[in-house]
Amino acid sequence: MKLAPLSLLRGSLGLVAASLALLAGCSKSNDTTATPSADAAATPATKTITVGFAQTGAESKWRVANTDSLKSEAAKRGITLKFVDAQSKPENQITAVRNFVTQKVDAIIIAPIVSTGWEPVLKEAKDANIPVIVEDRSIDADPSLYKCFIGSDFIKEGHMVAEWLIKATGGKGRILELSGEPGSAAAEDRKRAFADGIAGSPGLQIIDSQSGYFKRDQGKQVMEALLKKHGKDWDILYAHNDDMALGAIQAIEEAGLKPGKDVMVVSIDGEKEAVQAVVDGKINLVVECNPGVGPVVFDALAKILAGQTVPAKTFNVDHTFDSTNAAQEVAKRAY
Ligand code: GYE
Repeated sequence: MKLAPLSLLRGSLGLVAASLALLAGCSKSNDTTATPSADAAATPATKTITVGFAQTGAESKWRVANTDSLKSEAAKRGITLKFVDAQSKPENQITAVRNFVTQKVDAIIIAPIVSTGWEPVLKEAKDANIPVIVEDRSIDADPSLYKCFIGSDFIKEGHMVAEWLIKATGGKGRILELSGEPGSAAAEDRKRAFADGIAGSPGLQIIDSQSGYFKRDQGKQVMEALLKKHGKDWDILYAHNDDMALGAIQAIEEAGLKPGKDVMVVSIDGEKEAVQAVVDGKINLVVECNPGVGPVVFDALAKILAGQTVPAKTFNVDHTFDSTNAAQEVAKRAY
């Protein structure tokens, strides 16, 4: 087995790793040194924790920042992270998790592409005593099958966009919606909560809704099609993420309209480029969704591996960026 000095393992996870190593008697891998010497017992050797991370893909800058956050946090703590990019294919992601179970990793982190279809593989992980943390997007599965969810509250985000829009427009406008990955909690919740949020303002109407799969190029293409279909007969674009909004802005400009002025653009995430577009007056509102959850995820994992309980759900506190604060905020954006 690999031995990592305790100093490499930060905080409580270091202790957890140490105690796991002691509990496991260092016997899990091809280790042949079964009896620790007196010295080794005084300064306990640690087992390197191996965690499988099944990521959705690399569809957006948000996603790349999320991957970086988890990878760098694992590295800081001396944790071996087995990373799988599922390339936006739910079946790849299930296979990745199943393989992590077969490989007997110490824990599994999933950023689910879609919210359904998880129960069988989660049962396999549970039967193998491998704790699972769901980050980023929530799932529809029996909560006893995984330890916790960590991420943003997409329902709140949808409501924040709606509330801001009602104030900014006086409750009037024809809305085009660019939605995210169908079947993902991020897209479904943002759609539902936004519709719910504007329901009391009959002057605000969603006149069309199409998926751009959270991708910039598809955001542009779908916007081109929407512009062909609706011409100038619309007022507001609601994009479920910044990448699609940034792609759509290009299409809007190419069609001879000024985004942010002739039509409003509102979106979610908080990429630096999108917040800069708010400063430039091309996007009117960005609701933040924080991808940097690596430290929170690995803190939770340390507790779980130490046998402690963690909250079933931990949500980020997210902010809004509009013309009132974007200029001060843009330099602080991490991605
Ligand atoms: O908004 C988008 C990404 O699930 C919150 O997925 C995440 C979303 C995020 O591709 O940019």
